[in-house]
Amino acid sequence: MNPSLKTRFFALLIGALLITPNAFAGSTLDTVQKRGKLLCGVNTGLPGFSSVDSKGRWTGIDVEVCRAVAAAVLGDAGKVEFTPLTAKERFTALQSGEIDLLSRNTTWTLTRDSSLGVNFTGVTYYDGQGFMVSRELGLKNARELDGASVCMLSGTTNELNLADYFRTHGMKYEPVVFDTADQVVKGFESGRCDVLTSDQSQLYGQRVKLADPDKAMVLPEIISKEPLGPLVRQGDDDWMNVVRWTLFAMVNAEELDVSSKNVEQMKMASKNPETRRLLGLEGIKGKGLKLSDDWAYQIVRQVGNYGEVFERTVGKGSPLGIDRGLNTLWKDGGLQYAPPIR
Ligand SMILES: N[C@@H](CCC(=O)N[C@@H](CS)C(=O)NCC(=O)O)C(=O)O
Repeated sequence: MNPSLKTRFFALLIGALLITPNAFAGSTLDTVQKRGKLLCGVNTGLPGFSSVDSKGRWTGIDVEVCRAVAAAVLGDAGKVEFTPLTAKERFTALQSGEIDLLSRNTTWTLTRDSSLGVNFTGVTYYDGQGFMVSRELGLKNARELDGASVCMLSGTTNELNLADYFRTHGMKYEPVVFDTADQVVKGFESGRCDVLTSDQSQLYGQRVKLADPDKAMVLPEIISKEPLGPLVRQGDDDWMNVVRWTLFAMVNAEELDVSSKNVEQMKMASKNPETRRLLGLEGIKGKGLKLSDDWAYQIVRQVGNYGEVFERTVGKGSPLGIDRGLNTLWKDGGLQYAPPIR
C-alpha cells in the first residue's frame, strides 16, 4: 500500500471505530459510576410511561425503570438525567452514546434487536396495538374498517402492523402519518382520519386528551404483540446484565411480597432464603453484577417492586387505570416472570 493510501485507510478505520456502537463496549457501567449520574432516554410525553410536570418532575413506568437502574448502580434513584426523545430519534441517541439507556415504550422486535446495534433487556410492559374510533361511525370491531383513513406515528411498529393487518384481511386504508403523538391526536380530533392506531395502553391516555373523550371509543381488538422494554448498546454485557437484573429484581420482589413499605422490616427479620438473597444478606450479593451488595434492596426501598410501580404509574392507582392483564405475575396467570436470584 502506498503511504497516502495507508494514511487514508487508517483514517477510515479510526473513523469507523468511532461511529461503531461497539466503540463503547464494556464501558457504560464504569462511565455511569464515574459520572455519578445515569443518562436515560424517555418519551417526550406519554401519560403513564413518561411525562414531566411544570416543576420538571418526571413520572411513569419507563421513568421508574431509569430510577431503579440508578438506585442499583449509584445507590440513589434521584441521580438520573432524563432525555426526552421522539420515536424517530430514540435509536440514534442510544447508538451515538448520548444516553446510557433507552426506556421509551419501545417494542422488542427481531429487526431492532438484530440490526440496530442494540440489545433489549426485558419486558416492562406487555402491550398490543389497538384502534380508537369516533363513536359516531357506529363501528363494533376492526374488521369494519375497510376503506378507513388511519392516523398514526411514523417510525413505529404501529405503522408496520397496520399494513399487515389490512393486507391479511384484504382491506384497504389511507395512511395519515405524523411525526409526534400530539399531531396524531390533533389529526384524529380534527377529522383528518376516521381511526387512530397505536399501542393500546396509549389509546386510553390519548382519549383522555381529547376535548370531548366521550366522542371516541377504543375498539376491543388487539392486532399485534408489543412487548415494551428498555434497551442498551450491543457489546456491553456487564451493562446489559445490570439493566436486565434490575427488572428481574423488581419482579422477584413482588413475587416475594417485598415492597418499599416493608423492605426495612424484611431486611431485619425475614428468614426466607430467597428474600435474604434478594436483599443481599446472603448468596452471590452484588459480586456478579459488579454492584454493591444492597443493589436490589436499594431498588425496592427507593422505587418499589414491579406491582407497586405498575399500579402507581399505569394501573388502578393512576389516572389511566389499566388492568394488570398480561402484566400480572406468572404465578397469578400473567406473563411477568423473572429468573431466580441465586
Ligand atoms: N411501541 C411502538 C410505538 C412507540 C411510540 O412511539 N408510540 C407513540 C404513540 S402515538 C408515542 O409514544 N408517541 C409519543 C411521542 O412521540 O412523543 C414502537 O416501539 O414503535
